[in-house]
Formats: sequence, structure tokens, C-alpha cells
Amino acid sequence: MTYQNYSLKQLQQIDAAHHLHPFTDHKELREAGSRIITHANGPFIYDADGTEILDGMAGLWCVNVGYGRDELADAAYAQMKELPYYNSFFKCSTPTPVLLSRKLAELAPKGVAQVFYGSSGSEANDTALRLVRHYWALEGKPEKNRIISRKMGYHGSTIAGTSLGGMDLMHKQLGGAVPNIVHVMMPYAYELALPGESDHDFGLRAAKAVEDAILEAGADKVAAFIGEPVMGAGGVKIPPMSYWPEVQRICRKYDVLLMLDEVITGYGRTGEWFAAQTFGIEPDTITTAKALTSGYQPLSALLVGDRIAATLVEKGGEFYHGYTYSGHPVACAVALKNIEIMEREGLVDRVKNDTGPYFAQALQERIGGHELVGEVRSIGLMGAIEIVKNRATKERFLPAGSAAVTVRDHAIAQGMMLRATGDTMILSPPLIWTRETIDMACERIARALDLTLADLRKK
Ligand code: PXG
Repeated sequence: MTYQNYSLKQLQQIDAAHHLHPFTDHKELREAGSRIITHANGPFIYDADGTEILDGMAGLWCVNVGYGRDELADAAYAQMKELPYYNSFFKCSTPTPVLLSRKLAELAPKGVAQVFYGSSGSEANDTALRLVRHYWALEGKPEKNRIISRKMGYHGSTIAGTSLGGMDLMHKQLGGAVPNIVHVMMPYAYELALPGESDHDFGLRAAKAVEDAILEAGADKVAAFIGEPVMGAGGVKIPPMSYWPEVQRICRKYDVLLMLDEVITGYGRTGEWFAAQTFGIEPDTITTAKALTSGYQPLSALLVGDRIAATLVEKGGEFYHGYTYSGHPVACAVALKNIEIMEREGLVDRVKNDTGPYFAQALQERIGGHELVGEVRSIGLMGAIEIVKNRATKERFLPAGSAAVTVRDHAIAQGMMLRATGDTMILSPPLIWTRETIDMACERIARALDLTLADLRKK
């Protein structure tokens, strides 16, 4: 069954008739028609009209080794022929999750050496939430079950993921969140630092909000703190370097577990295998997914630290939790090959020492001075551009988010896929980008900004 037998129009009609898209106003989409991406190669995606678009988002923060990797297709094919599926329940295992677990333990920060698999980041966060509460219950403290998270955090779209996340619009549609999860301020200096407050001091103040929440509940009621090392879907919000070590210090002081959600930052995005290493912290759990397979297969891995693992193994009995596809052999085969490619090509080092610094400089020099840009920021190959009406006062255009959508639409027309969230443009490209690709992206974004400015002046 090939799509080539269908025209673009037909595919759009069928899509509109039967397909409910994620995070979509369905009426609006059905009127406009969806953009149908049919193939991809290296850093480029192609739509059904054959238009080539440079993918500044690596799909959805995931295609770290770029598109068109035959080796990944071959690994999946070989595994499907040999053993397409068997489960890891009932004291069974298959070879690829076994070997992948050892590999992940080798790459993970110190003291994190066990892996629980799922198929998505949301599932992995469900596992993480259940696991930390189970941990404290096993330690004889079932009332130590409160989780502290952040406003604007994104931890997935299941009931637990949405509850952990701090997105108001998602909570409004939830009809009742998982109890005992509270949200504190995010470490976002551009909007929340006080006049004259240094980045360093702001980072400490944002961490203090975690301590305040612990004290308010009582430390004996707080199980864990969870956060994305760099907030992704919330707008690539990069905390000051003072933030994470201070959060870790506070968690240790009150015996609160530290859970990192590295679904976006894991596997090289910030210039280390994990952002825990970039920020110099040692978490108790690390949620990972997306770039684990570069998005070629759905797979998540919750990395579990020694402290929780020891209790689970020694005192846990049966942990009544798991998914049909936990440790899926094909997904794990692809993950192993994906990590092999990243190691062979030195992609993580390249982000740290070459493309990451070049990206930061290019964004500053070529985009940062634009009349519509309030701030550019990046870490590794993860960046943001704040769209503002007034650079000095940081005033935004109204209605909120409209200017960023205009920038995005112009960018796509210029052959550049990037994402708008609120009034923030986001970039999270494949780690195979070179200096030349970064140059190309900056040129296209600058042109999109100029065209947006021209549109706004016409109004
Ligand atoms: N945690 C984080 C930090 C994420 O970014 C998830 C958990 C959930 O993963 P799954 O695989 O269940 O989607 C994510 C996912 C966006 C966007 O618009 C971001 C995500 C998903 C969909 C859209 O930026 N991140």
C-alpha cells in the first residue's frame, strides 16, 4: 500500500475525514488542510509538493542523527526478521534491551545504572511517578508522596504527565489531576528576574522556591522534585548555572528525590550525553525517550539511580507496573545502533566543542540584533528567539503568540521549519548540523523576521 497512488488533495481529504491530530484545533486544521511530509534525508524534510525544508526541530526534538540512516532501517529489519516481538514480563528477556541497558548505564551519570522501558516519554514519567511513590512506601513513609514540579513544565500528555506538567491550558481540560503535585516558579530570567538582579542570584531565588514548597508541605510529606534541565516545550528556558546545583543541595538537605526529565535534553542535545552532566548534578531518576532512537522507533527509558533501585530490588517484591512494549526488541535494536552512530561520528563532542558554540555565536550575531528580537539564547543545539514589539521594555505583540506564528509561517515558506510556542521561536536541530547548516538556518530565519516586520508595519 503506497501513498504515491494518492494526490496531495486526496490525502488531505482523507486526513480531514478520519484523523484526529495531537494538540490541534481540528476545525481549523480541516479548513486549512494538513502539510503532508512524505520523505526526508539528512537535515531536510520534503512535503508532498516536493518542497525541501531544513528541519530546525529534528522532527519533534528527536531525530538527532538526521534522516535517511540506512543503518537504523537495517537494524530494525534484521531484528524484525529474527524476533519481531517478545515480552520482558514473566522472567523473560530478549537480547537487545539487555545490551541497551548496559550501554545506557555506561553513558548515564554516576550512580544511575538501571533502566525501565516504555514506548514514550509520557509512559516513562508515569513509571517515574509510580516508582518514587512506591520507593517511599517501601521505606515505610507512604505519606512522603508529594511531588514538586514547575509552572510551564512539560512532562507528557497522559493523566500523570499532564498533572506533573505545569501547563494551565492542559490542566483545564484534565477534569482532575493526580493529587499531591504542586508547581513552583520556573527559572526563566528573561521574564522573571527582578530589575538589577543578576542571573546567578535569580537562579538561587528560583531554587529557593523549591525549598519554600518543601517547607510549606513539611519535608516528611515531599517525595521528589521533577524538572526538565532545560525546559523544552515551555520555550527553551535555560536556567542560570546556579540553579541546578542549588536545587540538588536543597533536595539533599530535606531528603527529597531529584527527578530529571531529559526527554528532550538526553542523548547529546546540550553537548553531553545527558544535561545532568552539563549542569553537574546527580539525579535519582532520568526520564529519556525521543533521541534514544533518534525517533526512528518509539522507545523510552527511565534511568533509575542506585538508591531507588536498591530498595526496589531488596524490599520491593513485585512492582505491579509495566507495558506490553517495555523493552521492545526492535526499538531497542534501533536505539543500540543509534547510539553506536552517535559515538562513531562523535556527535556529542561536536555539539560541545564546535557546532554548539558556533550556533550560539551565529544566533547572537545574525538574529540577536533584529528589531523584533528581545533575546536569543541557546545551549548545545537547543535555542530560542524571543519575539517582541519593543526590545527595551520587552513588550509583546497582541494577540499573544500571533507575531511568532507569522515568523514561523514565513520561515517555512523560506524553507526553514521551526516551532513557535507563545512568542518564542524554538530551534532544536539534528546534531548532524554543520557550521554551513547553521549559516543556512540563520539566513532563512533572518529573512523570515524581515518579512514579518514588513507585514507588521503594513498593519
Ligand atoms: N517530557 C518532556 C520533557 C517532553 O518534552 C514528554 C515528556 C512526553 O513524551 P511523549 O513521548 O509522551 O510525547 C515530552 C514530549 C512540543 C512538543 O510541542 C514536545 C513534546 C511532545 C510533543 C510536542 O514542543 N515533548
